[in-house]
Amino acid sequence: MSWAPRSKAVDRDWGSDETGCTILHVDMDAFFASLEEARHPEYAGKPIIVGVGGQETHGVVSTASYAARKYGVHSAMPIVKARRLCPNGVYLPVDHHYYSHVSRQIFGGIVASVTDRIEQVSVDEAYVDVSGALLRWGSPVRIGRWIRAQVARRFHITCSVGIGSNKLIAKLASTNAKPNGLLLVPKARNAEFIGLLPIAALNGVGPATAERLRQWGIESVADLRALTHEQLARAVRSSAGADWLYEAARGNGPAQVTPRTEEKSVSVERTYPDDLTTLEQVEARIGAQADEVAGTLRSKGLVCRTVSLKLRFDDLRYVTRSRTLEMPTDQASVIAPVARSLFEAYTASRTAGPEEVEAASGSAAQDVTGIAASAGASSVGVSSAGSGAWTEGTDLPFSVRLVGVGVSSLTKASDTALQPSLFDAGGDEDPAAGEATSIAGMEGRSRAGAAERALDSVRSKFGDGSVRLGI
Ligand code: TTP
Ligand code: MG
Repeated sequence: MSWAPRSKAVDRDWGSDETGCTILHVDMDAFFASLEEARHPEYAGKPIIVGVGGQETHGVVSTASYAARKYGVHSAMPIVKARRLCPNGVYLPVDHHYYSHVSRQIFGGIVASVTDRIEQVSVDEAYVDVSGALLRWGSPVRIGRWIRAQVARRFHITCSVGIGSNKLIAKLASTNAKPNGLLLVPKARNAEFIGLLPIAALNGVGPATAERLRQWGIESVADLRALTHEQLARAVRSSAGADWLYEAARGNGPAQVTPRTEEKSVSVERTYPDDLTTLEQVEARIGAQADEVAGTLRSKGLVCRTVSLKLRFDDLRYVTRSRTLEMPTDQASVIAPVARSLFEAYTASRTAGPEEVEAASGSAAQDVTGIAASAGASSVGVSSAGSGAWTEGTDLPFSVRLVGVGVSSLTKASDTALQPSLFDAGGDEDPAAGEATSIAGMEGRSRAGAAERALDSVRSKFGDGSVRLGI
């Protein structure tokens, strides 16, 4: 479920001027739960909770139907807590295969029949640039209505569509139109619309920044406009973050929709003959594999938005964890720390409480990527709170047999706009994500990128094993 706070005040008629509003954000409502309801008519209207990792004690809520949300149940909540809040709910396991199958038909079938300018950002949401389809379809609103009707007719679920002149506005429009709505924000009203939202609605303003801004009396996005660039930089502790926030507060954002490449993911998996039993052993393997993955990305001219980690244990059970980055990358110096923080968060969760390990035989591993709602959120809601609890020389409470580092949500580097964000520029919302991407901000990252490209040329001359990255 979308985490951005919703505001009743903005879910209203903003007028019908569609000029320049060629970006649609299409997002299914309570996707997993809606699909379960669609195939189980006997559950219609009941609170439905779909969860991973065991239904009884160890599970986490993937999503809850809107009927269940009324009880306070939401994504990433332990199932145990959900059961307390909503004892009469229908609790179901995740069926990634089914959800991905429908997702492909929605975005690759219905939406693709309008245009091929589709940037799918997770299993149930995509940005669509309809500028090239207007001659045939007439208007963006008409397209949005048609997509919603088709999804409802063919799959018996609802979706929400936001229409605006850029991706920031389109996404906020769909979020605030939920559930089962369509919201057009005319270009001339961008600033007014976004100004009514609370600051936490802006992607990148997490709890720490929001709290700092609140202390200065800043509650709404409109309040942010009173701050100078310098003050914004102090609030978010980064100049690139301030640039982004300055523009966002005025309703300006990126409008480039980047279709995915054919290639869906790149990953390196290794089974180790001697089980890995210490933190450094696993983290060293993660570093080496991230280096390989990043090298493959660069050689193919691709960048990724999602990093995932797969672990198999000595009892052959496995877990996967993934995280979506704020900004695409092809660098091991970004990928490795994210994968390591996923590992540390998992380790901390195993130490803190009962483990949540998926069934041995399933192939759900591939489907969790791309689900994470935003930077800092793991796809199954494991936070990085435990990061840092594990230090050098630490014996792990389990033995690791296989380590896999993978990346997905791939786009071509050549047509991906590199947009600075608070996380990437060293914001402090998520220590793990910050660590991953804050190599002295933008400048540092480009230096790291140059170093890794230099490695590529050494390797192409002297062989893959000739140099290793010291990350
Ligand atoms: P979302 O689109 O974020 O949520 P949603 O479709 O359930 O609800 P909304 O109406 O607010 O859009 O995520 C899509 C699916 O991804 C969701 O149905 C389940 C999965 N998911 C997780 O597995 N874990 C999570 O923490 C989140 C946020 C989503
Ligand atoms: Mg959704």
